[in-house]
Amino acid sequence: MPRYRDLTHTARPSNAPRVFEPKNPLRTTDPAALEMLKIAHESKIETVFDRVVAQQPQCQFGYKGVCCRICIAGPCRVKADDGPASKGICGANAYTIVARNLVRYIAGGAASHSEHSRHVLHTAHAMTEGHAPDYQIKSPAKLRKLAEKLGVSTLDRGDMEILTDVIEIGYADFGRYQERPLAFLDSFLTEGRRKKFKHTNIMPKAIDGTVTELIAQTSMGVDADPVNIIFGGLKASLADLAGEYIGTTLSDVLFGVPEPIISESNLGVINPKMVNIAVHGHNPVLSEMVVAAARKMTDEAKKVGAEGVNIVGICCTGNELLMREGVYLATSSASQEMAIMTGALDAMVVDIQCIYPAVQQVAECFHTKVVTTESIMKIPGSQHLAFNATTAMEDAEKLVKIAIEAYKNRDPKKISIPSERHKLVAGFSIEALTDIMAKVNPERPMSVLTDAILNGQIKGVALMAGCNNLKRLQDEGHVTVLKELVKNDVFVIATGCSAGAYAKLGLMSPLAVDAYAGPGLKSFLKMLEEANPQLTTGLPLVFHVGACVDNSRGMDLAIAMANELGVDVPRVPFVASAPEAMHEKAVAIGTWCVTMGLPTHVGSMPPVEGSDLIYGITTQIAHDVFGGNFILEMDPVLGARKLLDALEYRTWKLRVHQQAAEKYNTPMAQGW
Ligand code: NFS
Ligand code: SF4
Repeated sequence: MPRYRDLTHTARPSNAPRVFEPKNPLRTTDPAALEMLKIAHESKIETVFDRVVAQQPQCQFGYKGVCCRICIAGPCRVKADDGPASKGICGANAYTIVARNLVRYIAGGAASHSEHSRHVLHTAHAMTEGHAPDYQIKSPAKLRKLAEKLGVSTLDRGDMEILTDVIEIGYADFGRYQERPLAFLDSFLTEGRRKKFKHTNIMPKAIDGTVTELIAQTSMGVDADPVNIIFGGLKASLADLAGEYIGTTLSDVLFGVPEPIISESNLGVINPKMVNIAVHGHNPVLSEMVVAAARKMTDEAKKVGAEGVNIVGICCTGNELLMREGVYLATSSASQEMAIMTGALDAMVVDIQCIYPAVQQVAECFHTKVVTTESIMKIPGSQHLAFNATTAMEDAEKLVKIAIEAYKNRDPKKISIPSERHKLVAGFSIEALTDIMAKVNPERPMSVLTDAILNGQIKGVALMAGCNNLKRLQDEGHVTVLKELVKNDVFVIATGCSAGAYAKLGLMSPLAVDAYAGPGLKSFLKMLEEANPQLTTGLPLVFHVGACVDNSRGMDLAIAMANELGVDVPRVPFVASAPEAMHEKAVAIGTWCVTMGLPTHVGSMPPVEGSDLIYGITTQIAHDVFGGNFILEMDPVLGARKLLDALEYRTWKLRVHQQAAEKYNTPMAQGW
């Protein structure tokens, strides 16, 4: 059986169009967004959907990755196959230019994720020092578990004392200069991955240093060796994973470990009778406080004639709040402007990342106040209110007041809220999932999942992640891949705007199980439900594990499965998919998925086609070295098919080796 059932062996994508109907501005499958788009067109409000069309056709040098702008002798483009025009002015080849451009995305992604987790770390630090009185340790259990993994003593020590040591290690992980592996990363890797990263020399020692080194490595006249550059990128992707891991674990410590929770999603959650505040961005440090403030300020909202304050989430800050607080998720990345166009959004409070600067322009057509809160994130025309951990609640109250004031200026004629909203069940931390499975097998909860795979009830696990990319219709990729996978009995977890798509469209509900799950997946979920009568709701078709930083939870699950099966991650029937990847962060995540050993589907072509070597490394050679590889496929049905083949192959091999080990009564072979 081939590596995965790709009979062409080229690892090239199908002929599916790279940009679906480039002249069509109706680029979404979300009914609420479509409804808002009509209003946008009637009122001549420009949106991202118009701008995508305006950008077509996009520059093919950039698309293929062969445009270099790293020094100002450039821009240089690779214009020919040979001769002087086949290189940049300095003589950089296509493979060097493509590799440099690609890994700089990873550096950007790692910098972004770690900026987020650094903020969480600072907040925790301020709290232990007594300077952030509004925060607390919500999950001492998670703290202790984390501390033990990091080798911090917990015996006879108070939570604050333990947290102080954990923070110390977190800070060291950002800035370490000694030759020691990144502690947070090292603490949860499998032995196999640890060895692999040591042998390939990509185990990072610090987050900041790794990102800086990669920028230096790829600056003009430094590294020209494409393979060495890619390895620098892989190292930075592991630094990214570490940053995510710090972000997720410390957010759980401060704000609680998510547990199954019922909520609703899509623009219909905006309530015409209430003061509506959208929290948009990524960081729970701010938004958690806004939620707490809003809950206290009902009376003030009533004074201006509203029934109360309604917080709704957008993008990953929305996911964080949905997971822990059950806050409604209004919408996801590509439809963020639409929330303002309902005319009933009084304020949009933003922190960092994935916030279109365009929200300000749309807000100017309405009464909505856009408020930025971070020193590194301002938008011309928007109000800025510096959010500070020391004065968190006070700042959050000020933000809510801004919305209450803005409510007075609402124009009833401009209000048009789509009725679209769907019930959902979210909140599946790995702890919550483990608890659910422990009801079936208390000694070895993870075996419930791995046994179901080995006995063929389900096909494996898929992590759905990533953004919206309007080269195709919004959410079409997420939905199509999901439907294909669940129909074929794959257990699916989701994060970020992929989870957002499912939430908005009613696919994250128990009702969707009957409609879309294959018989095996259906029986698996029913079995879990029957063992868990304490759950007040059925289990959903797809399990929301959180924001994009919480892709680290996905990796946690893959590692737990590897440990249960007694193999390394590349042997586990576990795949990842980002059908609509857009952000640098998505490139970083995809890269560590591959490095950790997962077949990883991406449905929007990254700029790698300008070099066959780089294309081959990412889609094939990576598999030989790390056990994971990119599957670049723009047709979502085919993308899902390729993932299913990868799962099938892994399960088949696993069974063969397990049976052989049982037959001959030996430990399982490790060298396949
Ligand atoms: Ni992830 Fe989340 Fe969404 Fe993409 Fe942006 S919000 S961090 S990057 S667009 S999934
Ligand atoms: Fe051109 Fe080389 Fe400068 Fe890039 S680094 S812009 S290829 S001269």
